[in-house]
Amino acid sequence: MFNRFKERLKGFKEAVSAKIQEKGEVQAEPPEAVAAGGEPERTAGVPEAAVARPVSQNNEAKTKQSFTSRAKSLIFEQEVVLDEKDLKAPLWDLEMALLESDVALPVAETIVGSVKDDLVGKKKKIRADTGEIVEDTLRKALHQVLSENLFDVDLFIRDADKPVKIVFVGVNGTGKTTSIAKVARYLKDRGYSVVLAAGDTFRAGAVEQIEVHANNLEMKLVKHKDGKDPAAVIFDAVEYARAHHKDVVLADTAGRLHTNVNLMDQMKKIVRVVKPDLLIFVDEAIAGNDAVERARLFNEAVPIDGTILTKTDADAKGGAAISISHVTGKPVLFLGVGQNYPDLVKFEPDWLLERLLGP
Ligand SMILES: Nc1nc2c(ncn2[C@@H]2O[C@H](COP(=O)(O)OP(=O)(O)OP(=O)(O)O)[C@@H](O)[C@H]2O)c(=O)[nH]1
Ligand SMILES: [Mg+2]
Repeated sequence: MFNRFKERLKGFKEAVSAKIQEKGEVQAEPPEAVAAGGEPERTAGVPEAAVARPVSQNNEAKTKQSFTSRAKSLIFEQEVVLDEKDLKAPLWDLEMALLESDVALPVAETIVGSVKDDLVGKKKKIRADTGEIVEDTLRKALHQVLSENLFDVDLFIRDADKPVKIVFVGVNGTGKTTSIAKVARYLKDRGYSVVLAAGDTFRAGAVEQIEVHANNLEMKLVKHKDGKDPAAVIFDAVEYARAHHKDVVLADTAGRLHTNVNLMDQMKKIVRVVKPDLLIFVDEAIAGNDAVERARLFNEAVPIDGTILTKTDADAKGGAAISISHVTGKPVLFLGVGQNYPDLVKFEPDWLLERLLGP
């Protein structure tokens, strides 16, 4: 997961680490002139306790050596201040790395901006691993972006009037129907009763596909025989749920491109008729920038309440998962991480961060 992303960030991490080391070594440079037999001169920035004292006046070489090794270890306790000049090239590399990972431009700029703010002019303590400093900084910057628009879907479902109406939309083949089945299972596991609506009346085989899921998950599917109006199917499913005191209606819809005016109008009609509590846009993480752009366009047309990003298990770049919420201003609710029912993860910034920056 996200292997290319990690690979691309390596260069930035190494460049900043090297810069910190380099600055640390300059500041902690051991004085060549250890006054023979006397007190060694103190170097600026090196605390007194760390200054070597000659053990014996006759053992100058040994003394010098022990000083050098102590000075070296000192680098790890020192503070280093990086200036803008030090970071110009690494920050440019970082921006390129983010853009090549399909992070949207405004998001890449936000991340680079906060990394810069965190590193420039601040005292950084050099610990055993300078890589940690860079990692912490990146983690903070990404966490900030991923934490925008957070939304707790569990609380929302718990507190909403029942039945909660959730409609899934998006372009063809991105994983809408599979995600509905996964969410259905997720809700069922949490004690909710679920009704499915076969609202994809457009693609041949779509009703049969969701029917298989309904059977597997042992839940009611509302469908129309030869019906061509998805709004009517979903409306009926809501009526069924109301009459049978079911908690949640999950409605499938046909895949549609934002350029298809008829199908976009059909989607607007569904929204008008059904008035969903949540209109969820589903797209695949592997589509990168395209997924983010489509989310933006769907959001302009309807608007959406949040997204589910599927196929993150197959995504090497991570850009869509990082950018989609910032660009749409709407939360990511779940990530799809495989083809089976349990392969659904509720969106948590820390979970994603672990995978973006972890080993
Ligand atoms: N690896 C992986 N595959 C997924 C994931 N979610 C869905 N898929 C696969 O993506 C393919 C398309 O899934 P569907 O659920 O049929 O997609 P859809 O958006 O409903 O497609 P249309 O109804 O044709 O628009 C299927 O093979 C799914 O198994 C995921 O999170 N990871
Ligand atoms: Mg489908």
